[in-house]
Amino acid sequence: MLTLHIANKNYSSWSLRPWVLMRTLNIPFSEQIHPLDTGSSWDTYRTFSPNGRVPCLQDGEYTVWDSLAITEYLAETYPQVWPEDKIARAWARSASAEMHSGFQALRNSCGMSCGHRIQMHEISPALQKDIARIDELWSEGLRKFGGAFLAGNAFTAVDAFFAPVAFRFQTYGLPLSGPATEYLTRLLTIPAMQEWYASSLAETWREPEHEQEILAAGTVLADLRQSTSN
Ligand SMILES: N[C@@H](CCC(=O)N[C@@H](CS)C(=O)NCC(=O)O)C(=O)O
Repeated sequence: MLTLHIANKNYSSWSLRPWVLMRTLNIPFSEQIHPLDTGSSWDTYRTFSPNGRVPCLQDGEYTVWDSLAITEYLAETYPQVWPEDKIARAWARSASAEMHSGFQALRNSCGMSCGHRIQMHEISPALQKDIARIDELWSEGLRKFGGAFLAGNAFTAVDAFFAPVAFRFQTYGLPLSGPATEYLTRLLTIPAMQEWYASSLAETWREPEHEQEILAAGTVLADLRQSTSN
């Protein structure tokens, strides 16, 4: 049985990628949540993850870390992780790699917090550029492969790589064009995303650094998470 080590569902964008992929493709696994803890996550995470980060996948005696490596490891057993068509697969890998190594402004200005709704103080030119590129990529995938998902009719790894972006767009109310908005709604409402979202709202852990970062981005319109005093 595979074990996926992840952090808080409210904040952990990297953890969401393999989780939503495995859930949606019905790949059996058990999850272990290790809440982020300012200053000491690394020590805890190092007990199971070589780089002291999550997500980290354990398959018996094997350990695979980093969301991209986990995705490729899963693809060796479950080819449906990537699109069947060679061109769609190349596009999906390119878009996933671009997400994995880019979009710094979006990551920095719009920290993931599934339960928050924020009116941003400003959308910087760098953030605007990232939003425009995501809009372009999503629109291109939907048009080119003609499906409900980015690289065709099936949910594949490229959709999982953009799943955290979907929560960021929802939290910060970022603007997108028509087809990209429809895709955003579709992605947010698949069962695995709804399951993750419900669990994130039920969490009562609060990590001060993430909370501060989110509050600094704008005005809080709503915090839909369960109260910590319950
Ligand atoms: N590139 C890595 C990034 C993993 C990462 O940064 N994970 C964060 C949680 S979302 C983490 O483990 N942080 C622990 C810490 O900063 O101490 C991946 O794709 O898995």
